Amino acid sequence: MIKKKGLLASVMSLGLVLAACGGDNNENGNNAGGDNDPDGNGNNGGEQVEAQEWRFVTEETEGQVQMVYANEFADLVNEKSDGQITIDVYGFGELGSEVDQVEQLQQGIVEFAIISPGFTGTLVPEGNIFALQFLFDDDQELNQQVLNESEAINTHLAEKYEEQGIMPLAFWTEGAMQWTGNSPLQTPDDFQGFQMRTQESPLILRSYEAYGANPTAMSWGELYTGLQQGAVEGQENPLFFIEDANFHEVQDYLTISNHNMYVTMTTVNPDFYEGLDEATQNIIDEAIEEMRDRGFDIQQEQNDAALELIEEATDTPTEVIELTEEERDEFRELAGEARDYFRENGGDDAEMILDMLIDEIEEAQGN
Ligand code: 6CS
Repeated sequence: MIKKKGLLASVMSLGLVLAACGGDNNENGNNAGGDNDPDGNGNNGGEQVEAQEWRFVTEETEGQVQMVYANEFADLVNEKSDGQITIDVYGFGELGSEVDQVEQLQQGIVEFAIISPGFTGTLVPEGNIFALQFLFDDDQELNQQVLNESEAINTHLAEKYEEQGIMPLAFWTEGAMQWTGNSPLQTPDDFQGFQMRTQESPLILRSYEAYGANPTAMSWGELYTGLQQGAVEGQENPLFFIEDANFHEVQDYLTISNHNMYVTMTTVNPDFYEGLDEATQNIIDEAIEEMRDRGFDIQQEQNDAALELIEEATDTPTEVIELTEEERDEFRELAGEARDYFRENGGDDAEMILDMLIDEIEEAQGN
């Protein structure tokens, strides 16, 4: 069972409500749950867990990849706990901006959050690694395998997040990113002075500066209007998001650039997680593992469908430009500057993490 909340007036009032409800140590919670899985529903094998109610916030809205993921995760946890644990899933905008949500996770106002590293670049400089364009492969399945298995990411980068009160449980792709613009984006020349919207992380901005653009960080909640009114001229996102957020309606061009992959993280508040008993932690861990393949499928399905939907929207036509390998090479070369900058300025362990990740990607590619 998933409970969904309506728009909350403020996070302050949420804090009060949550204090009244209690967290993992719900005094009114009964311990009656946990049978021996007689119905074979994949619960935690008979271990009893306390009745609990948790909160999970995402950066997207109903039907989009992160929300589908979070709702399925909530269902799995509920099932595995024999109905003892319910998770309230909040969509983007219900609790604040993407950056507010990072703070809510750190403060334990929410137990779980999907956080994209694009919003943590100042907090965790090494997390800027995902801003580096043309670093990963074009094959998203291979990339997901690297994200699942990488020591650079799951051990060394994860440690950096934990130091900041954010425990990553899974890193996953939401698909290859593409550019949209109100003018064609095909060569670095096209980016000269171009007003590009990006997420917050400094290296994302720097990467576009290396192309000659004039980037501005902005919440996606303001992006449709920003593009419509000309405050910004273009943006990057996976196809599913461009289509679902209707950015194509206010953009004349879509460039299939595959210049980067959109990486996000399922995260938990570390104090909350470490305070749980083992049976409850196991439920979370199992649900995270089961969601790895599902997360990949959810994004693939939505991304596969999106281009056709954009092309079908003929009342708001969008010209699609597909970059050739030679054209991509021009950008790839310019992207080297951001990579060098990351090595030197991306935090104490930036160079080590980057070199290890490059090795891991090459190994996965069979090079
Ligand atoms: O562009 C953004 O900021 C948003 N894009 C995606 C794919 N998910 C959420 C994020 O905030």
